[in-house]
Amino acid sequence: MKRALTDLAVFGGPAAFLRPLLVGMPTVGDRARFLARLEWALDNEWLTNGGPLATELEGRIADITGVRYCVATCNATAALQLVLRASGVTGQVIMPSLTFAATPHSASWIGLEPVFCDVDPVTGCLDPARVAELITPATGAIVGVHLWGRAAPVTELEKLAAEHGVKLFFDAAHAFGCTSGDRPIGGFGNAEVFSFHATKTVMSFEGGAVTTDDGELAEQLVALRSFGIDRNKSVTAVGMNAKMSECSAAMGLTSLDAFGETRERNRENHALYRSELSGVPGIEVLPFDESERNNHQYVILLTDHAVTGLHRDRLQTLLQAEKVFPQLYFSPPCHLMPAYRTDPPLRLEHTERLSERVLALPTGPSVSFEDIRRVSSIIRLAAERGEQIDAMWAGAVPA
Ligand code: T4K
Repeated sequence: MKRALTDLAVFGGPAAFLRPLLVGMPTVGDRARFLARLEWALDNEWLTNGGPLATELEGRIADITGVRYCVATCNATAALQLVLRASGVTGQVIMPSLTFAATPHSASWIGLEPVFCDVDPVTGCLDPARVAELITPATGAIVGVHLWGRAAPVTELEKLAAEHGVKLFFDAAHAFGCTSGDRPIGGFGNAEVFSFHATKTVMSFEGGAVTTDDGELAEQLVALRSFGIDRNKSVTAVGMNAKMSECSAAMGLTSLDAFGETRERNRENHALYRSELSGVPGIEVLPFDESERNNHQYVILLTDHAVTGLHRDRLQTLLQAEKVFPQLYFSPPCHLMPAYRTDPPLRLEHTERLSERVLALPTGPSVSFEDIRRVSSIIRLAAERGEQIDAMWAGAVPA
């Protein structure tokens, strides 16, 4: 008899009664404070175009990241485009493929060519030796990604960029409040870009920001995010509309107020996942580099099919049947997405290996320790009985 996949929901009682556990549930902070800020903005009758709340948020982000300038935007994807455009980058942009599609899209969308580079097999961040091999006269910039909040090799990349006279930016969408050593992410390269999307540790519904010490770049960004209107009210460049609204800024400030607590809670969640799943063959909760500060926004599980006998995708389906919804951050890697796939396909060994193994697990303040023990017990059981489950699957799901 064929069995439905939901029949596999046996670990926590009938799945129908379980609260869904998602990756990226919003961290709002003090809702009353958010609403008070919103009321204030409404009373103030200034709702966007560089309003006081957005300006306050920019100031606080600049302080936290230790930079001179912060330019808030409507999201990180637009911020990446603005930075590349404002810096006059042309030609090719070297970047990892193990990232969200927004990273290459931001280059492609403004007519630049993303060149995908392999990553370090342990950190998942750009491998500087591979970057060096890809630099040619056509290279306009390098974009590193602080994947899962772990710092990209900033020093090596800064050295490479300086040697070859190319610009260097960082996609820090995952890395607000993180450090490289004891230096805050935000001040590396020519500029860095944060995301404050609803799913991020600090969120503003939609939102982003560029941080930089380059005053000229900051001024250009301010103009370009607002139709290219410069400080003399003259349209001196072809800009876009990428401003942050006061509603988003009110949310961002409130979420930022709660950031200390959010990070601590995420750190505890991560530690609990690690201890609950330690010693399970073929399963690893990615540790964080103790010499860095992380926001622990992503709990990354790496599975080894060869050891567990259970494919990552089946583990994901099994968890879904238990109302646990992991995310594939990031699988497939960008170079294998239909939008970027070449024929024959580019091969990036370490990127593909990590991408096949990754599952991001639910975390955040609304995920309880009890939830984490339940999720971990499902994973442990599934990993220990991987081959059995695989065999059962063959009978459950038509090929
Ligand atoms: N660079 C990198 C490395 C990035 O990861 C991202 C974005 C960017 C650049 C660009 O940043 P933005 O332009 O967005 O500022 C989500 C986010 O939309 C995206 O911002 C984020 N990275 C990416 C990693 O995750 P999806 O396609 O996975 O979103 P979705 O709708 O499937 O939701 C993800 C999870 O969050 C689900 O478990 C549901 C949950 N969720 C989502 C929303 C919107 C909630 O619980 N509540 C919500 O309100 O992209």
